[in-house]
Amino acid sequence: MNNKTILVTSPLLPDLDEFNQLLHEIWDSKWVTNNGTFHKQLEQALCEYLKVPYISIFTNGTLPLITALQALRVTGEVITTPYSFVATTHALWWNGIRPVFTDIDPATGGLDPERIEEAITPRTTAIMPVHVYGKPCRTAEIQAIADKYGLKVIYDAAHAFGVEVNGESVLKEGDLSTLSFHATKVYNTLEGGALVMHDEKMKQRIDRLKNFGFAGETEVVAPGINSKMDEVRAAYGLLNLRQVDAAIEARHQVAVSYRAALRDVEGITFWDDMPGVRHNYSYFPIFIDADRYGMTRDELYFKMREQGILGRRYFYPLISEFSTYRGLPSAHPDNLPQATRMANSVICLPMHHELTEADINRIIQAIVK
Ligand code: T4K
Repeated sequence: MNNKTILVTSPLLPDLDEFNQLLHEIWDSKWVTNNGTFHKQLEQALCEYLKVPYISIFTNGTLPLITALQALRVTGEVITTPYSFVATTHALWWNGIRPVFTDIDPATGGLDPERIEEAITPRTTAIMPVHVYGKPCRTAEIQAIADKYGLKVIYDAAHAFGVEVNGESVLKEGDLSTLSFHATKVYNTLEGGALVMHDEKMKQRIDRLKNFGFAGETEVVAPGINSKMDEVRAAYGLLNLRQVDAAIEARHQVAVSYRAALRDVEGITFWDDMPGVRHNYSYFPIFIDADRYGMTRDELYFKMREQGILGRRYFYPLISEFSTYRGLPSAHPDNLPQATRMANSVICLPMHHELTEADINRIIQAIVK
């Protein structure tokens, strides 16, 4: 039996020789960070690839969230989802904003628009939903509520690189959208991230905020931070952009195989592609109904681990269950029944561009009894 460990993901790496050539260029130029040539080229290339008008690249995917809240001067309370990576809520806390958790829609995994209005108070200034697993939220309904109450919308689109709805980038929704280019993402720059905005003025504001608030050599116009991407990772990112479509297609084929094999397994559910959506197959979550499947989620998770198959329980526990946030009134499980159910039943199966047919068969055999 092949006992090779199968990890939940594997980073998309550029060709080392090509990367080396670009490193030589950086070494020759001696310009290694602060809006260098590759930084500019990557922003341009990403705008084209993602079909968005303006982008500002960052050193990771958490600082764009923190900076977006600064850029839009968000204060008070923000309505957000507990079903995400903890960085989503941390970004609010770092801005002195109180997170208000609301429940999710089990059809998308994102905020349920029908639960948002009841959470709005006079202190609410924004909504921060997440396109979890790259599945688009119900954006039109969320925007309608935001417009009605005069709220900002910041999408944590860390998982939604390249996702389109009816040919339009999902990153154009809301006031701002953030991306993560972490090694575990569909598209990576080792560590990295970005903010997508609608206009040049906002790009200028965000470019300044990520560079200490500098507007020219001797002027500081805002209390900025340092969250710039360096030239080495920008060059890496340019190379990875050339192969990201092939990687997404390889992931698509993995999803096709999983769906075919798991569709009739009693007690296992998963999502199919949404009509009109270009998915990126960043994750492949399955949900286990213990009564029907005959085993709990954790029993299956640990059984897979024993066989060297390292899926992950993204996103368990809910952010609202961490001791840091548990005390908030909105964190009570009674307020979050769908999110609680999903967090307690999910396993993200291994999903990346290098999974072989043998790997996929091993994973399927571990699940199909
Ligand atoms: N918003 C959302 C919705 C997010 O999901 C995230 C990050 C953020 C914001 C913040 O973005 P960043 O600031 O991170 O750019 C991972 C990632 O570290 C994190 O980026 C990601 N979300 C989260 C969902 O997953 P861990 O703690 O699960 O990572 P780790 O180190 O256990 O890696 C997972 C697996 O990936 C490993 O078992 C093997 C594989 N791997 C990982 C790394 C780092 C590799 O094969 N090579 C590698 O270099 O958090």
